[in-house]
Amino acid sequence: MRTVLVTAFEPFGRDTENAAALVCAGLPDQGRFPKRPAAKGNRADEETGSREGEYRVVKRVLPVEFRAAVEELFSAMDEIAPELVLCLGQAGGRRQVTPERVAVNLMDAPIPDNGGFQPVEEPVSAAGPTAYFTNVPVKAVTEAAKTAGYPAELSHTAGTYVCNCVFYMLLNRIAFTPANEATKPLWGDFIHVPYVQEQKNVPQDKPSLPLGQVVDTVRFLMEETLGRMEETMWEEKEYEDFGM
Ligand code: PCA
Repeated sequence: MRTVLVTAFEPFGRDTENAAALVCAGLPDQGRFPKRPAAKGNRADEETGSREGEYRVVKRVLPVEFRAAVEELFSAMDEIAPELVLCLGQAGGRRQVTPERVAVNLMDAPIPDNGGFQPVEEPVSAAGPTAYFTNVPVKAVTEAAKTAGYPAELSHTAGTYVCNCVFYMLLNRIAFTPANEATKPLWGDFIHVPYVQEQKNVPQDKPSLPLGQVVDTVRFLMEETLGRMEETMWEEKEYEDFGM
């Protein structure tokens, strides 16, 4: 059983609802993901006779505050010990569901956060690298979603506001989590979602998608990611078996 931590955010700015929170609430609490056939044969199939894995979803809604959001994300990760963390945020104005590839070490807030903090040209982490890439194979996962007909597009910027900060600190934590036998795999990504049609007070001039379509897209992305994580783990196991 894989555990996925899915986070969303409270409303911010002029919005009275956050699309990400609606999408998070719409995701299943548990489900099954298709195991991708591994290059050298899916040994999980031989052992269990199943081509599917099980997962459960734990959901959290974070405050739109630079520091508090990271603190709450980290305490949820400590408590839940997930294998996959997917942080959802609203990007009003985007037309599609956009998995993020890059988090940058920059806080440059166009508006104050919900606590009144408005950093301008400050690093997220003074000692950290300029940027991190997600360790989810996000291009392949997004391509799979597009091929299956979902409205998804890879994004190369999560902005410079609270979402990017949370994404950066998530990847920073993953980078400093040693990959040894005592540690479970830990993958993390951020997915921005557009406004959804069911949301209150969506600005008339902004694009939006039906909530159900966005939920289905995020669900596909999550399950595809879990499938690929399984495949990677079996490949790593092959190396161990050969004493490498
Ligand atoms: N979107 C904002 C912060 C919270 C949210 O849902 C962002 O993109 O930074």
